[in-house]
Amino acid sequence: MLNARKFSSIQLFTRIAISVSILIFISVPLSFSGEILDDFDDGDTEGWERSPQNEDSKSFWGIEKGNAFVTFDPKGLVWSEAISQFNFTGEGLKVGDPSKWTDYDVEVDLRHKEIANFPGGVRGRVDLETGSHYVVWLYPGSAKMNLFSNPGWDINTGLQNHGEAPYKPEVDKWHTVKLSFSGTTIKVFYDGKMMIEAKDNQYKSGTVALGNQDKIVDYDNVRITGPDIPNFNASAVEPQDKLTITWGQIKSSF
Ligand SMILES: [Ca+2]
Ligand SMILES: [Ca+2]
Repeated sequence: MLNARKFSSIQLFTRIAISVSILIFISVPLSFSGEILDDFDDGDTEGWERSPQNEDSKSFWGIEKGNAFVTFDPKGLVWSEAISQFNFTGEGLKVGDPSKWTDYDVEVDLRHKEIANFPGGVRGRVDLETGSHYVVWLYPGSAKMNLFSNPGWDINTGLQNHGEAPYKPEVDKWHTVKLSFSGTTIKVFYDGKMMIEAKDNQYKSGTVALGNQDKIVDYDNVRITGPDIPNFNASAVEPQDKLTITWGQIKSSF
């Protein structure tokens, strides 16, 4: 009897140990949260592309004169020709499928070049097929920001206002703008302070984009974090693949 009782105690202990291990195993993936960072310090915009709206206009989107940030310059075009977005497609990068991203934060550093409407803002849950999205749109000339949703690339196809907040615009100073998505809750932060909170269930997933209308603006340090997001640095200067190719070329030259 003593042996049998001892055995069952060991069995019980083993079962508890296995159960605890399974619980740990299950809970680890649930708490996983990754970060994609693009600080553009490698001097390229790989993984980004202009949206179909005004794709061929002369407005400039990209890294200018070796600067390590993204600039939008409408070059004096009227707003309807200048308006443009820079979408993160992740093409060529190991970031999974951005169209499946649901709950995440996207934080971007933004710098105004003048106190005038309309420099643009940050988009999230962007559907790369239809262009539907949420966006925080900044109005430096009116010292306010708005959270909008829109069913397409063109902002005149059904823009809906989900909230408005005042802010103090500044020229030539970097500030952070963040959009946060959790289920049907959408929040807007400016320099870490919550400005707008709204509920909406129209758009459930999609990538991020930098948006503009017709004023020069700079963007830097795009950080996307969340449970669907893998860890990836889009500005790693010498990715492993490039090293392998270079090494192969050196070897074959002997
Ligand atoms: Ca940078
Ligand atoms: Ca890059």
